[in-house]
Amino acid sequence: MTAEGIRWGEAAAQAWQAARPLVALESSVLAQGLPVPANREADARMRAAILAHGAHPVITAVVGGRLTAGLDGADLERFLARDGVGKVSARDLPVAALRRADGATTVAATLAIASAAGIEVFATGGIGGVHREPAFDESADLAELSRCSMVVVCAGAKSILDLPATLERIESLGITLVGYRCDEFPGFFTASTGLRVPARIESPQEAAGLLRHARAMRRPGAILVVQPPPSAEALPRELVEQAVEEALQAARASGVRGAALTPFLLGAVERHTAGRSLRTNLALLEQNATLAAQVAIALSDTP
Ligand code: PSU
Ligand code: MN
Repeated sequence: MTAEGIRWGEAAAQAWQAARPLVALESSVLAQGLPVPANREADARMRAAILAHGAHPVITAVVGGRLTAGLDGADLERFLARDGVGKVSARDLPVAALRRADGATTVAATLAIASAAGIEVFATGGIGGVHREPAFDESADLAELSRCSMVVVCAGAKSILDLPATLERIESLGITLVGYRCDEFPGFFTASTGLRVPARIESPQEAAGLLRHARAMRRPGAILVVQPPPSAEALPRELVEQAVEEALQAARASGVRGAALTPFLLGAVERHTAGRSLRTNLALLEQNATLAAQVAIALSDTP
């Protein structure tokens, strides 16, 4: 099946035909963001959480140059083994198509594919944002959030970023930001950042209502729903701040820039927290998948 040039995976196509609520997932977190074998655990836990709540998971990717909704089977295995799979942001999609390449989609590229496929909800760990350094390194995730009409569930943006600047850009770009049962913008590994969100919601139904209102107003962008990591797995702020400082120093020393920077910083933080950040990461991915499934169900109840 094709819609807007999208190739649907078999299970995803069946779920779509059966009008099951769908939740989009990114593939860059599997192929670049998390190490092997934690990436396989993340995939299993997110899928299971979404299915258990009555929705259907749809991983987006570029497979042999084709925009894909529903990465599965041998293709998914190649991505989990990260066999010749590059990191693909929104701008890279035409190049990956031309080269018939495999590409793991970032939040930005996932938004582009999922919104073209007509999927309304997307769960991820943390979005990209404004980097502390070098100047002008701002993730394409933000620009894409400003143009794709979807509910995006995440645990804020990672503390490797400049969070106050990221919040300012979210405002400038007109992205609707709400805390799910929280008043602070979470720092991905940490529940608290001291930064307030402009509004708070209490239920998946309210998240669904926001998307419906935004669409009725012809607002182009996303509804960004943030929630802190599960409290049992959240890390102390000082520990994360120290780890980020050391990670940034290492990035400076080895001159890492561009698309390689985010995966590099994530890996460095994981080493400096002796793997604790990895457990946090897996737990919040699962929690976000669960909430996204509930939002997808709520949306299917309110046409
Ligand atoms: N957050 C995570 N793990 C990740 C990423 C974010 O917890 O792997 C990835 C996402 O795919 C996000 C990307 O879209 O990093 C941002 O990269 P950049 O800063 O190069 O835009
Ligand atoms: Mn960048």
